[in-house]
Amino acid sequence: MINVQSRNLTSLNGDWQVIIDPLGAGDWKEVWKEKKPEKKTDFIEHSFDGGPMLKVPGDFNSQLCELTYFEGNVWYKKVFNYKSDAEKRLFLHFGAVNYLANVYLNGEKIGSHEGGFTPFQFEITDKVKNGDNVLVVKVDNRRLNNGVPSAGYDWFNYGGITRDVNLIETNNTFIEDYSIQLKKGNLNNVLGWVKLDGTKAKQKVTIKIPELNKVYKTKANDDGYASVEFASNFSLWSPQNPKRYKVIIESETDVVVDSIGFRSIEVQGTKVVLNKKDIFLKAVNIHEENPLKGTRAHSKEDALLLLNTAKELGCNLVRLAHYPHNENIVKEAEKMGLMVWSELPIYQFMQFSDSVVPQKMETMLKEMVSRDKNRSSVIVWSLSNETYPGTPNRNEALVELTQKCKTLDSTRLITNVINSQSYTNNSFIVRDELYKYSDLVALNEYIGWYLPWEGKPADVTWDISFPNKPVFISEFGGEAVYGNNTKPTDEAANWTETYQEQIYKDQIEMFNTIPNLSGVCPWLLFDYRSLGRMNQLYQNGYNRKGLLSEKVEKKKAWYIMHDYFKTK
Ligand code: GCB
Repeated sequence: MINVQSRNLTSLNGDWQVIIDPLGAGDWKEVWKEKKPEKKTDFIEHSFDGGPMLKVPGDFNSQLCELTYFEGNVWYKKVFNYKSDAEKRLFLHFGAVNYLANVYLNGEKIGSHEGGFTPFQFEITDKVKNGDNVLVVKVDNRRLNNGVPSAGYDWFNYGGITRDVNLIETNNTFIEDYSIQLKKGNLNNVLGWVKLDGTKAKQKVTIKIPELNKVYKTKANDDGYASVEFASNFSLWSPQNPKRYKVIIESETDVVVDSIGFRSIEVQGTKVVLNKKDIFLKAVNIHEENPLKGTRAHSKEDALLLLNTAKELGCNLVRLAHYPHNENIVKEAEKMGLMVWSELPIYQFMQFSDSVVPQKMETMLKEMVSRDKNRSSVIVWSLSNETYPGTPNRNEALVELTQKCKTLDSTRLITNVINSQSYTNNSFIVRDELYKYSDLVALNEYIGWYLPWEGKPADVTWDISFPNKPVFISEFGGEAVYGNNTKPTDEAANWTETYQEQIYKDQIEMFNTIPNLSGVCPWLLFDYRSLGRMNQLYQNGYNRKGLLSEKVEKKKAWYIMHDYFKTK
């Protein structure tokens, strides 16, 4: 179900007991059964008794120093008390667990979930007991070759129950899901649906927007599905006017309240158009990390630190790289008028031809779209980042995924981020079959950092095989250690602020050469922890391409970008 915060919930956040299980022995020791010794020769080796506690939500790596680089199994346990009510249904909802979760209740497995960044739930109406209930979750954050993402990626592998856990009580028939957004390209007409779940599927459904005196009545069919179509005179959501309306979705047996903004987002020819007006996307990349704490971000406070800094830079869009971030950041962005680019972790080394991968991608897509489809802030579904054109089955898999995304949500832009272009003799040649299926030509390029300039930035030429689409530079930049102002040598950039600053100056000069440029997005806001950045003089486990350090210190390049956005 969606919009968990508006439901009748009991939080299971807080301290959970854990067993760290590097060997994975808990499976055959059947940890979830919590066996007790019965005779003198029974020695129980895997028990929660006497073990440490971990906070939920939160990554486990940052909570115990022995878990800093841990990739393996951690068993979590929580006891909750429940008073059964025959009239009600009960669901156990997880905001996200990275990466695999096996869930057990009162000694029995109730389900599992794969994927570290999207929500999932289990109905436990028939499994919950009156009184104390024992919930055990096995979390496994080992990287998988056929996982989504695959085993190699440039961010930190924070494991654990990283987002909220809630018990949600509903009536027998409840509002499971709904989509209430403006029809594509329309500024007044809402087109959507409401879906009920339960035995009394056929019910009256009402949508109310008190501020607009709107009361719209519809009826659910035998499958609990009600279509929604009405018009109103909305004050449209935009970065300048982040207006959200209280929307009440009511059936005979349930009521859910949401805050929804109404806006239209389209591509018209070579332009990105918000509410029928051209808009230049002033963006910045953000990882889901609290830089000051060196933890996976999840709270509203974490979100505000990241988003206020993006605002201060002059952004109107945040690219939440490279996986769906928590709901708090999407909602806070919506409140403060920041558009959101939401992305699937289909990244670099994906094994598209492994038979299990397409299904995993599709499930993750559905979970991402389902959670945020009513958020006006979300304007782009980005399905992949830097996959390689030569990878077997890559095009087929991503074209199919793009089509599936369109059937799930036709109102937003859909894109794939690509870096397959060539750059020689100061010329870019941009060709990738996938652009055909994307609303934007979104590309990452690191001229000045991974590749040297081959001429003057102002003289760069472009040959783009899809000349009628908007172009978006989704990544560019370079690394610098804050405060390092030594002179770069001829041979090396030496991670200096001045070198990074020069990259930004050159890139901005080059932006003038790009046809149909509709936005730019530096890589990235803050220095962040990454498994692959182990240069021990400059990086120490951090990717240093931030415009700010992890201590929130502004580097010289910050000011260049800030000034550029002012002119846009
Ligand atoms: C990229 C990737 C991003 C990396 C970045 C880098 O192209 O999309 O995930 O972290 O480059 O710093 O190399």
